[in-house]
Amino acid sequence: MTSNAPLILSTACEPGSVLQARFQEYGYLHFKGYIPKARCENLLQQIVAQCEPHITADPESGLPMLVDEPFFETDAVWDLVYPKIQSLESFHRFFHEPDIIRLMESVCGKPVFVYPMKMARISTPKKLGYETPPHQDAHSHQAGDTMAGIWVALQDIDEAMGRLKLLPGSHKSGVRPVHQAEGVGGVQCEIFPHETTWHVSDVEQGDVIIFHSCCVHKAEPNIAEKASRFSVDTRFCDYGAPMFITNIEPHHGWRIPALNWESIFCDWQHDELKYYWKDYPAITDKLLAER
Ligand SMILES: O=C(O)CCC(=O)C(=O)O
Repeated sequence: MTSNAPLILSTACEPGSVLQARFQEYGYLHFKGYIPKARCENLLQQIVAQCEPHITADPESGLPMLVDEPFFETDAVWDLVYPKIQSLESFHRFFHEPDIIRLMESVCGKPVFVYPMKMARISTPKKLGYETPPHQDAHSHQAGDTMAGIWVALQDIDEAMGRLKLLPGSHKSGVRPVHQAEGVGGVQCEIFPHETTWHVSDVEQGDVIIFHSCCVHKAEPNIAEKASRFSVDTRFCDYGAPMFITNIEPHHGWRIPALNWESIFCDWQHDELKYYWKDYPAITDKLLAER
């Protein structure tokens, strides 16, 4: 039997040492409304526009609604819309805004490096069993010790819409064995018998969750009628820490033929984020995660 407890709240005005201690204790930090809503709404509407006609913004609420067949990462519709989402300059820029970098630095206590790979998540209703299974990013991103994930809710997300859940303290047991599973990422990690309480809450547009590379996390199924859930995330590490080479690829660039940086950059207005990682001193092809 598993149970849920609410996410533990942190605030950006707490001292870095307090945030770092809480991060080491629970493996994650939840910041309510850290990113201005208008910035999230703007990105949400740009991303939803790429999903037309499969998902559309409700004319009254502006919320993304599934119009036709449900889909998940790697389905044909997703493969069609995802390169368009990846091409949005605003989507990549989102994680390089000074306030986001400041938050990452406060959690790390050091300057940080933001991973090139940026992820947009679309959780549609009626795709039960295909939600993200429990996993550790240390495995999926071959990450070293100081890597963390940063996840931002682009809209309010309630219990029906597929919330993000975290297993508190799970980062303390290292990288776990995995087995194949349905759902985003295709693998599931081991959960130990004593790990029965997950942390999860409804979140609001602009909420940020930062999680340790070994913190086990998963998504709940979206059981809403039509409401689709959109969030964005990336990874970061202490500046200079090794980053495994696959993280310099666009998300899903390894399986969607036309999804590469040249095509992504095609309509960008600015150059400074193009290949910003080329001088990063620690891109490695040696596996980092202990297993
Ligand atoms: O948002 C989701 O559905 C899953 C996010 C996740 O698992 C991740 O960022 O590693």
